[in-house]
Amino acid sequence: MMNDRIKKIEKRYKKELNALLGEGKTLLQQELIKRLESVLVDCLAENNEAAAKDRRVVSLPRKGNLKVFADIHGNWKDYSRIKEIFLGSGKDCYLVLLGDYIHGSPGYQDESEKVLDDLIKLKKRYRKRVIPLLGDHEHSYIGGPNVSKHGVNQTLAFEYRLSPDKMKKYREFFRSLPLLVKTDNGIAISHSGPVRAVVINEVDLIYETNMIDYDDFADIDPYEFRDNTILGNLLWNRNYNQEDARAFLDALSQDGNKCFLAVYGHTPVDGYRMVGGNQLILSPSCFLEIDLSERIKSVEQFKRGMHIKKF
Ligand SMILES: [Mn+2]
Repeated sequence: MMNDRIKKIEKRYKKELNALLGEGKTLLQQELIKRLESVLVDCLAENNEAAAKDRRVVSLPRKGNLKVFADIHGNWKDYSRIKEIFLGSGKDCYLVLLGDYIHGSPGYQDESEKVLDDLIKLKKRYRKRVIPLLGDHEHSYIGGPNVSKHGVNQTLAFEYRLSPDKMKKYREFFRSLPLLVKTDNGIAISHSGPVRAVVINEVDLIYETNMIDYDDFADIDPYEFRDNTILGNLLWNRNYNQEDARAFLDALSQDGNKCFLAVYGHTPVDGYRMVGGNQLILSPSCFLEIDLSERIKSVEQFKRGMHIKKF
């Protein structure tokens, strides 16, 4: 399928070439233009496919074991246990972290730096099997709006304590993080969501998500960002209505591999919350464990103690 981006480039190319050759082109020139155009379109399509594949959307196969943990927010104790659970699991275990590794909350010591330093190492060591997603708190350093909690601008407060070199290292790591995991057995996992029906509006959602750049969202209206962009929806949306959830899952099914349910973090809930049979919100006191070969079509199939475990 030819997408809008390619069409735009093709149009520009035609305009330039026509301007260059002027009126009264010979048949040979017209034929040449046509052939060059088709070569250009093929090259662009190939290049785009290669560039877009798994850039922001990570696919997981229909085998192995998946563990999903919610927001860590600088809690070193939680992080260490997550790591311990992952390292104690088999070699077919995937670890997906739902984003927001930094910026502590009252009730424990904020060790965001320690968490990040270790997570960067863990990701390097287990490149394919450790999948930390981007959260709104990380995005605030690489092009997203600042985040505040308890009356403090946490984006600025954390950066204030760090050396420029450390910040540079963290920004590099944040830029490398994906937005969405799609499992072969039909589960979509993102920091938040769903992407709203009006935002999807017939675009190729997987392709567009793969092409997202994180820069340049800091200066737009934060409400506009949250409500009307794919990235804003995936990082900030807390409106879990059914029409949007269905549109989101349908759009993610268009590669022929059906998506049945969505899993998010971001919103504080008491343990976990199921919404409408197709959405699950996880909080840090629980984690999700799934056999990737299992057929799961509704969040109501998740059983406490077997899929949803106390953490
Ligand atoms: Mn969040």
